[in-house]
Amino acid sequence: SGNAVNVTVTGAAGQIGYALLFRIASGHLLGPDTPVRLRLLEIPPALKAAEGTAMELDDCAFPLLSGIDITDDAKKAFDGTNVALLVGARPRTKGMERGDLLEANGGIFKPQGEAINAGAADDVRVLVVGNPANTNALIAQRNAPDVPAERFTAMTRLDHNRAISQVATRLRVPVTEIKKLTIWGNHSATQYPDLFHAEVGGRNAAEAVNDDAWLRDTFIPTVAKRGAAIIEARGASSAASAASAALNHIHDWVNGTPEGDWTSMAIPSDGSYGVPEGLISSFPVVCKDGRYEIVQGLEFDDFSRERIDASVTELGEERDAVQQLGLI
Ligand code: NAX
Repeated sequence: SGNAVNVTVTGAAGQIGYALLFRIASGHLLGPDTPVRLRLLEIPPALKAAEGTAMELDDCAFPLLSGIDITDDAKKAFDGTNVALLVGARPRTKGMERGDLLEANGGIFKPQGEAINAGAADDVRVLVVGNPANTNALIAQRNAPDVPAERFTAMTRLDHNRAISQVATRLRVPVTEIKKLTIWGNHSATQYPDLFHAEVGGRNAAEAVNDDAWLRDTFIPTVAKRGAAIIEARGASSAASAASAALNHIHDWVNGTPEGDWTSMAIPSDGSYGVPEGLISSFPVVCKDGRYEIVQGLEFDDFSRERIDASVTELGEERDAVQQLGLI
């Protein structure tokens, strides 16, 4: 139909894609009143698998799904797109150095940024899921100079949701009691899940936990290393939880965060909290009227400050590396 929102998913034939597409088509991305048209981008060897997924999507007869296009051409996939979920990326393989990883992903995210710049809709919103997500988002953003920079974001919502789940379990309260949690920095092992500004049933979460050793030696590493723990247990990396977090990220960006709460998104820094301007770093954000704003005025002790700085330093190093490679 004419008023459907165009949603592009890259890496559509991958495992996150498989968990994501059915929920987008059933209304979990933009709500139960918004028809969607799916654009699936894949590399040639995976096109047939993407077609198989599209057959299954057809077989669901989703009332909100107004069409599916499948292509290996980024220009076509992003033409007129309103929401772009960049999931497909080059994974790190054995013996690969960080520079090689960044270069291989530059080969994906530079042309995708250019294609978004050339053809996306004026209101385009981009979420990068594929790792290294923050720096892949930076590459795409810097190659799309005509799109407002703030439309390029990367996903730390899975880390955010993991942290909420860990605290709720520890305190034996429902997840709905946990508010104002923040993931700071990079979606990597250096990320900092912040309980000092979070609330549990209106009370400060760090005080409610009241166990510095747990916070430092269990909570933070459990959240940061949860991806590896899932691989160890499941024999495959997080997929349905990652897809769910991607839906949460876009849903809140478009429809707003609940009153009295905030969420975590990796976004181009405006210099807040000493994060160098332009780095795509995770912050606490409130979303309203389709826009996000960084929550201001939070104060840190040395423990939090050092952790945020360490993760931001890593992001700066990744940016310098992709700059040297000529990707930005
Ligand atoms: P899969 O390997 O199952 O799927 C990736 C898909 O991307 C493949 O079908 C591949 O053909 C496709 N692809 C590769 N290059 C492409 C290109 N240039 N254009 C379009 N498609 C392309 O990986 P999956 O488990 O789905 O994970 C996807 C990405 O998400 C990975 O980079 C992964 O590291 C990342 N993750 C990010 C998370 C986050 O919180 N930000 C958490 C989950 C996940 O680990």
